[in-house]
Amino acid sequence: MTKNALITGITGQDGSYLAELLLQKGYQVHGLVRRSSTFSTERIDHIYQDVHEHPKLLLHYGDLTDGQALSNLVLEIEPDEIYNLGAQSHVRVSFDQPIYTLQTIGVGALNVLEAARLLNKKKEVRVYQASSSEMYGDVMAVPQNETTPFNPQSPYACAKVYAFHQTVNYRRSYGMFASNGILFNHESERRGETFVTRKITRAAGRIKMGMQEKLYLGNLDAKRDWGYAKDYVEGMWRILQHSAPDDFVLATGRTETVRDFAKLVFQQLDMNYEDYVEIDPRYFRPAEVDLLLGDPSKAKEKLGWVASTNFEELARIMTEHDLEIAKREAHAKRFVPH
Ligand code: NAP
Ligand code: G4F
Repeated sequence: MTKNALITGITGQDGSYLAELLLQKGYQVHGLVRRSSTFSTERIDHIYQDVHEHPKLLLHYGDLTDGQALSNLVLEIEPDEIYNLGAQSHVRVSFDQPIYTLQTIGVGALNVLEAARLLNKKKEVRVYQASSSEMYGDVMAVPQNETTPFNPQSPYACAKVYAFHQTVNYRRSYGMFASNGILFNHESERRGETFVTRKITRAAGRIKMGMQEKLYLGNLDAKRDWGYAKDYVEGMWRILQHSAPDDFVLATGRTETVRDFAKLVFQQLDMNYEDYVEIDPRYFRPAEVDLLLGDPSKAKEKLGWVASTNFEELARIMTEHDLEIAKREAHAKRFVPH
């Protein structure tokens, strides 16, 4: 039997990798896409299929804040699995847009759970909620696992804590298969360019090609547990294939500073980061999460999941990819007629 999945946030980093994975596994994949005046489907253009040719990937306009339309869609397509990845996902931006962040993350998750509850009366649907290590905030223990209390430090993290608890609440109250993946930072060559790792690899490539002089960053001492997004979408899928709904930490079990990442990326391009990186306080946050370090042993034991790409490999993949982009940009620039 072909399985049917709905992905919110399919145009994002994780959504695009998850769509690829589910298509490889033979799923019929549905994706929720926000309408905008320009296309937002760059990350999934390579897997897009014409609607007239019985595609395995179908896109639907919708927004997580529009609960009515979301319920209509879920009742129409009757997914076996829903992956709720949609969010205003930038922590710094959440301080500027706290209410919108709560609407997309908190109300958005509730809208997904309500839609699933309606469908669940007819057939079982499994729900994955994209929870975050940001919820640990000013951490109460090192490393953090599924029993570590949350202590959020941003509007983003507060909204994610709300969504986490609603997911558990729907599991307990209605017996639904609703699970949280508490994912530590995961990056890739598809990472949004304002997140720190991609900001660094994009800038280093451009600096190497003589197209940029400086890179302005905020707090270089923050420590994160960084993995590769492709590994993490496999973990999301495993969470929904487990015999029972539950909550799982996905992490590498290793933490490094932003400075370490910058140092490594510039080194890989035979440069010294200290010659190019400058601090701009505009990138500091009203409250910072100083240290995240995950303990993924439950996921290893119960799901057989491990993060297979290490910090050095991740930096290499992103650096090489972004150097190629910079080379193309430099080449294109040379031929611009004046
Ligand atoms: P991302 O690249 O920023 O993608 C976010 C996705 O959400 C995009 O497809 C975006 O659509 C969509 N979206 C935003 N607002 C929406 C709305 N109101 N209605 C419907 N869709 C909306 O994020 P990501 O890195 O892939 O992360 C995926 C999820 O995991 C997010 O919930 C994030 O908070 C969470 N998470 C991420 C990490 C990480 O390290 N990457 C770690 C833990 C948890 P547009 O393309 O139109 O903007
Ligand atoms: O790359 P970041 O913006 O990611 P952050 O805040 O850790 O959040 C990401 O991971 C979370 C999981 O823990 C997700 F839930 C969330 O959706 C998102 O994907 O910042 C990482 C660190 C921070 O400590 C920040 O202060 O890098 C520091 N930083 C230093 N300079 C910077 C910069 N961050 C950004 N974005 N830009 C800078 O110039």
